[in-house]
Amino acid sequence: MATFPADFLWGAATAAYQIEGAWQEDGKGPSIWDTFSHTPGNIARGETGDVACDHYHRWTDDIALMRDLGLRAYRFSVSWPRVLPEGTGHANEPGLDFYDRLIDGLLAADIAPVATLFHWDLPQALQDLGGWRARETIDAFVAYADIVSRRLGDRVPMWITHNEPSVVAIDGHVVGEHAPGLRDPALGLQVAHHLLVSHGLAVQVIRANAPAAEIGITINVWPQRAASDAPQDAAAAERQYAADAGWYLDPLYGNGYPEEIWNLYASAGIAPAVADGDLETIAVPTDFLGLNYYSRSLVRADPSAEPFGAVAVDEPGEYTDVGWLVIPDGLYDLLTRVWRDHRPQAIYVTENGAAFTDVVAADGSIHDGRRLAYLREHFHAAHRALAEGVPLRGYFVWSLLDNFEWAEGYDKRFGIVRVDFDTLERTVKDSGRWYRDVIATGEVQ
Ligand code: GCO
Repeated sequence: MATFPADFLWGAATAAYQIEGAWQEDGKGPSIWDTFSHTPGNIARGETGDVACDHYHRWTDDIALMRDLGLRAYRFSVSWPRVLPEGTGHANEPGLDFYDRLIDGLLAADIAPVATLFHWDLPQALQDLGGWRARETIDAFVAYADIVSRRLGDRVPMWITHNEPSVVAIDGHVVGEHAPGLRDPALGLQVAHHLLVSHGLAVQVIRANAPAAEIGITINVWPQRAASDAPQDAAAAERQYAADAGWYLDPLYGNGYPEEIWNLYASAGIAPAVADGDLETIAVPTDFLGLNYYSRSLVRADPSAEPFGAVAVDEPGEYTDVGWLVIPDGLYDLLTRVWRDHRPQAIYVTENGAAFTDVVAADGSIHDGRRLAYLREHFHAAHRALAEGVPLRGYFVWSLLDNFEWAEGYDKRFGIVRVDFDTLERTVKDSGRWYRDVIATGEVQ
């Protein structure tokens, strides 16, 4: 049995585009995800976030659900185009009012609001001006952070600037499977750099508006493990880790971009333009690091694999519905390594969870034993890291609700609460009931 500290921040996470719906209500402008999902061929079955979980209208019920689960914190994201339909300029008051009410409702239910400012839904108006390719988008993000933290900073104790900048950069601008659907490696690296600079500047603005709040950023890390003891495999795994995780964590913690990877990009002519002072800006002190963990890769060396000489190899084991290996040890490895390498003030697991196909029993219940086991094993892995001194302060299950899983649409279900997408009815799954007990007792069997 693992016993967590009494003040451990147990929570659940969502993101605006994945749950809110109401895509053009109360003055909201279109985001790049509205445009992308409305473009045929981009999303499985042509699904969109137009309605999603309809959280925009059902937020009071959803807070009641959270209270029933005993959540201590709720991580949500603010939709930038709801607040600033054109991306810049004057705030759309009804948009801000929505978050205002949500936060008051959470506080009344004794649930700490944890606000993420950018979970991928860039205002389309800014994309039309160049999106994250343009340095002006950095200024727009900082102005947006200022508006939101002025309005909500008195009540939000934890702020996350960006969620998973590498997914924005790579999936959105290199692979093109996410909005805005571009395919250009040099652009991806420039976008990543601009996201990081905008983080550094936004932290300073939020700090000024909400001096008592904790402020951080969320990075997704998919750790790499060498497929054998051979030194070439170890080196390949390290290079891949440096490219995926080090590219973000090293500059955030004051070490600049990893040199070996930078040199590879520079010789390919795709290294980003870095202005004077950018690296100092990115390395602004933060109060915590958010880590999203789902799985890890096994890697072997292959000199013919461009550009890092590393290839992922298949590994036997259990896989989730989105094809990710279930490997709780990877979370332990990640937490201990990040702590050893970077010494963040505090760490939160800001996302962890699993997509599995759910079967609704005749009585309406959902016995999602595999999701429950996934969470249990990952909680144990986190506890081992905690017991070794990693300053892990909280854990946000992804996700509170089944929701719009980006390019996969609604068919991949991550929720501890089921959403029937025909009726929008919510049902707590077995994993949710079990999580309620974990939170109530602080104990994981
Ligand atoms: C992520 C996103 C989530 C995803 C989840 C499952 O951070 O990748 O925050 O929006 O839905 O990770 O893929």
